[in-house]
Order: sequence, then structure tokens, then C-alpha cells
Amino acid sequence: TDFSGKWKMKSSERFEDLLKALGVNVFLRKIAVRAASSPAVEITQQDESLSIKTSTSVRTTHVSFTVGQSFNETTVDGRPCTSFPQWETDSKISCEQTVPKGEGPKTAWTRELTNDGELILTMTAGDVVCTRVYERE
Ligand code: RET
Ligand code: NA
Repeated sequence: TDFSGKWKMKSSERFEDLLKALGVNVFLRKIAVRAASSPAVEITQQDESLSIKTSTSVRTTHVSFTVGQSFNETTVDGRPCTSFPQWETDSKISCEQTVPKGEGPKTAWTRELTNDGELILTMTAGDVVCTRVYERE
């Protein structure tokens, strides 16, 4: 599996619900939803190591990790967390996040490469699952 490439988003479901579950107020949610509607995602992968840059007009994140090794990142609402990515299948990475004081709903993400060459990102907060589908640029 190679996630490498530049990706554009095709569809997004429940992103605003996700932010709401994380306690982001309505004013900031609206700004975030608008910005997150056209992210630019660039991934480079070497074997088990991935680097993922997600850019929007108001927030850009850059994470680098090796599957099977914990790393530090931030939750989608910007709180520092420790993440543990693992192969769920040979084409899907599943990542649990832990925030220092354990506050707020449980968060996680998955990234899967489908047979059609699409990238499916899910982000979870408690029982809310946001699904975002990407295609190569
Ligand atoms: C926060 C809260 C503070 C104000 C703003 C936010 C913006 C978040 C954004 C997130 C985008 C995420 C993406 C994820 C994966 O594809 C941190 C929620 C403005 C824009 C694109
Ligand atoms: Na996204």
C-alpha cells in the first residue's frame, strides 16, 4: 500500500458534528467547516513511515509517523495527544489517540486506501464518526 500523492477531497460527512462533539463553539465551527471544505493533502510514504500534510486557509497540520510506533500530534480540535497507528488491514491504518488528562470524548482516526485508489479518512470523537473521501489530484 502506498498512500503517497496529492489528494483532493470528494466528500465529507459529519465534520461539523465531530467538532461539536469535541466542544468547539458554533462560531469557530463555522470557520473551521468552511476552511476544511477544500483541504490540500499531501502524503509521502516510505515503507511503514508516512508524512501527511493537511493544509487549509486557517489551519495546517503536518504529521510524520511510523506505523506501529506512537507519536505526538494534535486532535482535530487542536489538543496535543499521543497517537498509536497500527495496520488494521494491509491497506488501512487505524490510530487511537490519548490526551494527557483524558478529557473529552475518545478520539481516533483511520486512513484506508480503497481498491479504486481512493483514500478514506475517518475521524471519531465518542460516537460521532466523520468520513472524508479523497481522490488523487
Ligand atoms: C479548530 C478550532 C479552533 C478554530 C479553528 C479550527 C479549525 C480546524 C480545521 C481543521 C481541519 C481539519 C482537516 C482534517 C482532515 O482532513 C481547531 C477546530 C479554525 C480547519 C482538514
Ligand atoms: Na480532510
